Amino acid sequence: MGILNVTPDSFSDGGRFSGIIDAVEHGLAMAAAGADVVDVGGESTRPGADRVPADEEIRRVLPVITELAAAGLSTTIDTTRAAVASVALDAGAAGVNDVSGGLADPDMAGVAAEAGCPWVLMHWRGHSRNMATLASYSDVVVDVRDELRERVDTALAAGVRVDQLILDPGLGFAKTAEHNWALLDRLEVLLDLSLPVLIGASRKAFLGRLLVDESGRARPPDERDDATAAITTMVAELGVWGVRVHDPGANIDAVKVVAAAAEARTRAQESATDD
Ligand code: PMM
Repeated sequence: MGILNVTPDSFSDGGRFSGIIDAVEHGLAMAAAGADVVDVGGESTRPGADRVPADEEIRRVLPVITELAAAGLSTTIDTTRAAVASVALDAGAAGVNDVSGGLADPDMAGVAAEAGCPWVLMHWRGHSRNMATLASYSDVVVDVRDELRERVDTALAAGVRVDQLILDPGLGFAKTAEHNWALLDRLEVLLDLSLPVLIGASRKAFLGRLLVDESGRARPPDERDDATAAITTMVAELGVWGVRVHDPGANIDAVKVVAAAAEARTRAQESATDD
């Protein structure tokens, strides 16, 4: 899943129109590099970020989704708002990526149920402005699993089919670096829920802090792609469904390496049974 953030700071500041063209070009480039789906978002979810009004969110994402859908790309709408998801689905989005797992907007489940489309339920405890204050767990892995299971139950009760659902532990959302590493280390606890799992580690702050230089300065976001690909290798090996990344290329290579190794393992097992 390639990340396409259509926020004013993400693309050309040469005006609204060139911003849209740049965003569409970037989406097409990620698809050409091998991304299966392009995730289009119009509201920043970075820690501390303020909310943007729904009509502004729609204004940002709608032309981009419309263009990408017309070009035959599969897109998801990254939003916590049912109204934004609904408009995006009508414009050709193939699914919804909801970082609040349906918690932020009680109408989201109804929109997903009616559309019958894939719906990513991410683990979330509150909007970006105050999420850092909510990073308190008794056992982060078990708590995230249990809270996601509640989101699944709520979705199913609202008429969403189980085969629409994809789970995401929400790395960095009300989570410290230690929480993120614990979730990655014990991912099997989440995989035990028997639903597809998506991982979003790409360029996140915990990687910047891991890769500090000698003066203690965190590695800048656009120099965290090698570490991101390393995480992709790790989680692909564990059998996740997908990764949400800024730069698909190296991550696709990582997935191919893991798939080739898995095939070799299967062949070796088959020939051992033949003998
Ligand atoms: N992270 C961000 C935004 N949307 N969606 C899902 N499903 N999982 C994530 O981890 C996730 C997300 C924030 O990262 P960005 O600012 O780099 O887009």
